[in-house]
Amino acid sequence: MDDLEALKARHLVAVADAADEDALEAARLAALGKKGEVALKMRELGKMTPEERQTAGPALNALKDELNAAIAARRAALADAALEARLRDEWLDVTLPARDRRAGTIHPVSQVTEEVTAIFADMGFAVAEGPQVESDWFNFDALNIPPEHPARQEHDTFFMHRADGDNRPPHVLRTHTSPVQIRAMQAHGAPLRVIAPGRVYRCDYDQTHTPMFHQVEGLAIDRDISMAHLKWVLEEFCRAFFEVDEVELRFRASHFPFTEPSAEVDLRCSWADGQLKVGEGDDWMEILGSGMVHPKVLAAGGIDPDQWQGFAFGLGIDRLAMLKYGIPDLRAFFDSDLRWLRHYGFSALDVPTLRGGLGG
Ligand code: 2U9
Repeated sequence: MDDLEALKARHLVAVADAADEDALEAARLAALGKKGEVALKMRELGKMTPEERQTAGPALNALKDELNAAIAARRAALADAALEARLRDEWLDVTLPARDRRAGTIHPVSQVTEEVTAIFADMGFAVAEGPQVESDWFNFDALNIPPEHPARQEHDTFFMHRADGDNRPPHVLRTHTSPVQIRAMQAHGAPLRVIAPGRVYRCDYDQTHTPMFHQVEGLAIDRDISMAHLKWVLEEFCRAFFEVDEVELRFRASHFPFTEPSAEVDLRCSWADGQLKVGEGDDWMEILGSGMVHPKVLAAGGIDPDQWQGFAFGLGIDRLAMLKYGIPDLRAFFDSDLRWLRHYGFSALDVPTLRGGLGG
């Protein structure tokens, strides 16, 4: 029995000294595991006389109970200590002042959209918006692009899925903002002066194309509006946007299904030392497309082409941003790289106005 007392004392000390869960488990196995000292003692019971067994059996059971209780108590104490340590280490002083945060910046696309909007608003154009998921009628048919028209293929359209068994033509992600102007014509009739800035989508991706990009289109409808008005509006726009006193535009005959006649518009510029200078030099840079609204398009918008006529134009915002702010790579626009945004972004406090200066 004396050696049982000694064995117990030894194991109780090992349990009490266990500094963590692993040490405690090792102490448990040494005492109560299959090959532990208590198990070995249990095996000795078989060799004892029945009388000896009568005292040794209960004594061993009591020892097991005592050791189990000591192990459970130690385990609870270790868990308490671990929790205490976490509470000590992970505390948070919620009364501390907030960390200095860097102000965010306005994305060049947002900045240029605001600049373009401010310029056209000053000329009396209202801003119109519309859905980015469109019916093919608003995106194509209403713009004089019937189902078999080659321009449908050129638009690299993203089609939306219809439910199984629904055989109607699929909706599309709008490939231009023109459907916004069809909706504006239907909603407000003539006379009308609107611009439609926004996202458009085409399934195209390379150095100069991204599957989502930004356009601004403009539309002016009145009784005797002409290409001369279009030219003045575009010259005014270029003067204000590029912040130069003199600009020269060149109209090149072109073809779009929604305008007749149609023209691509080039801006006189120079690229000396890789630096763009507008209004001087011997280079011409294409900046937009335009024309007189096709009578069928007016009719689709619910406007009588015998009474009214109008001009329309469209330009790419992303490209304008690259040109004005010297941004070399289109794809970086959509990388969400904070360093890029800090470099090319604009202060939220520098709101573009014609009086306050457009660029930040
Ligand atoms: C209506 C009627 C006519 C909008 C127009 C263009 C010419 C054009 C391109 C410029 C760069 C698209 O982003 S881009 O690739 N756009 O060349 N857009 S006329 O004509 C309209 C629009 C709406 C109701």
